[in-house]
Amino acid sequence: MNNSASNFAPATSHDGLTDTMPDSAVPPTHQNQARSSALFAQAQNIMPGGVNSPVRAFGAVGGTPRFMERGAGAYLWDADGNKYIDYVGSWGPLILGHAAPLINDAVRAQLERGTTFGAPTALEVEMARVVCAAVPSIEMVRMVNSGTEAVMGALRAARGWAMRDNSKRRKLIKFAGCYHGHADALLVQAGSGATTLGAPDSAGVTPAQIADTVLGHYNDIEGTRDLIHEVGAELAVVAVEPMPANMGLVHPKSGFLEMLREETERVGALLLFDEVMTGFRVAKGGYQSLCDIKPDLTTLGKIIGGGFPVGAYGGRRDVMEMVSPAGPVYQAGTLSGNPIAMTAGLATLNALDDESYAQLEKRGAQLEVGIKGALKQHGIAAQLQRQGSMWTLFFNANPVQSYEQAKASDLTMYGRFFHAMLERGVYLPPAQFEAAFVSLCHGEDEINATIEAVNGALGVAKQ
Ligand code: KE4
Repeated sequence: MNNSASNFAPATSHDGLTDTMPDSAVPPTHQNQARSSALFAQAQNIMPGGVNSPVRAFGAVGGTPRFMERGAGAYLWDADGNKYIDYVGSWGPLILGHAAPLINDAVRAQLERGTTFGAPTALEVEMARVVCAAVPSIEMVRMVNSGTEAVMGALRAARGWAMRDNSKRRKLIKFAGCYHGHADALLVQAGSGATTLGAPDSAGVTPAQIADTVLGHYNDIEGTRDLIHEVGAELAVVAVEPMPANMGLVHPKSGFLEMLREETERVGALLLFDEVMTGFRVAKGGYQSLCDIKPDLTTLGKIIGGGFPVGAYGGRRDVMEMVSPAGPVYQAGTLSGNPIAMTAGLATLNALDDESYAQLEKRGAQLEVGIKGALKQHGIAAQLQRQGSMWTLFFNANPVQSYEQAKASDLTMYGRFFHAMLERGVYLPPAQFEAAFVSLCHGEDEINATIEAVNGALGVAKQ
């Protein structure tokens, strides 16, 4: 398939909104935020923090969150008509860009056949087949409606399996700075918004709910080896983002993931790769296909829903057969595997081939070279850490290999850079502890325009 940006960038003629806002009418300024400000004031009265997910509130970077009204290809338009090159991509799902015609056309057709039946459908079987074919460690898979639900289900399945013959084997090891959604047991030194808000542990989570959660330190090879053996026979599962992106993007040190695999096997515990963000993003087989490590369980989300609510967990057959109604681990969901999310997800996954990932790598590399050139020109010591189309720019003089090092980055400078880019028409993640995403709609023009904006923004950020 020819994955040129034009293949996925929607024609601006059919999305309806264009009639009222042709590109030529979009004002060039990006400082006008009157309507976003009015909406935010209204929202804050009736929605906690004025948003439906904390990181969107610009808490980490200050200022008024832009209320978005339209997306098309690599672009977003806000309520004041400002146009942005978008690198949030709804936090990962939109690998084909906004309003991708092939997704919209497939969903439109499905809408005519019905949105949800609360009964099994062939679409779910096809999604399971595609996921199992793409991710060899997944022998069976269960669809749910968010990444959080996927991790909840995977954790319960893991404990159900581990405790089947030893009720003491119930401990979970997670790593500080890794985010696995907002389930109680996982909100311990979580990353992403939890870190951004400076509240790694959440109010409302009782000590009992995290009593079996043990905290490790990502990339601490010997310390983690010791921890796994310390917990030993009580350890049910180690959960990890194989390449964390919720403390910003951090690469695993050589040997870290291999140690997790070896030591969990040695003590009889399971290894869960949380690939909600990296699944189908960094490769069709996820990060596990790049590092060639086979976890026992994997969680997925985002891309497999093509922009609709989705999550999935899967892995070893003997573990997944613990899940109801096949086994005693209960988990359910009204809209799990619904035809709309399955249709959008399948349209997305079927469009992703080797050429797609080659293009994402090419564009990501172009962006990396351009940003590093701009940093050099400005004499700014910062780290651009990237994997394919996922990247984070840390304002940190040293490579970031741990949560502690990520937190030592210059967050104030990131905030200045973020706003300077926003004013230049580029929408980055409004927090240092996140990853940015390139889509298949980010072409030569978008990358070059971004690098130009970076040159201007760094001049502002370093003051
Ligand atoms: P959701 O419940 O938000 O669909 O997925 C939770 C989740 C689980 N695991 C990983 C590795 C994740 O990155 C996420 C969610 N990612 C965040 C972005 N850092 C979602 C954005 C948000 O919270 O608004």
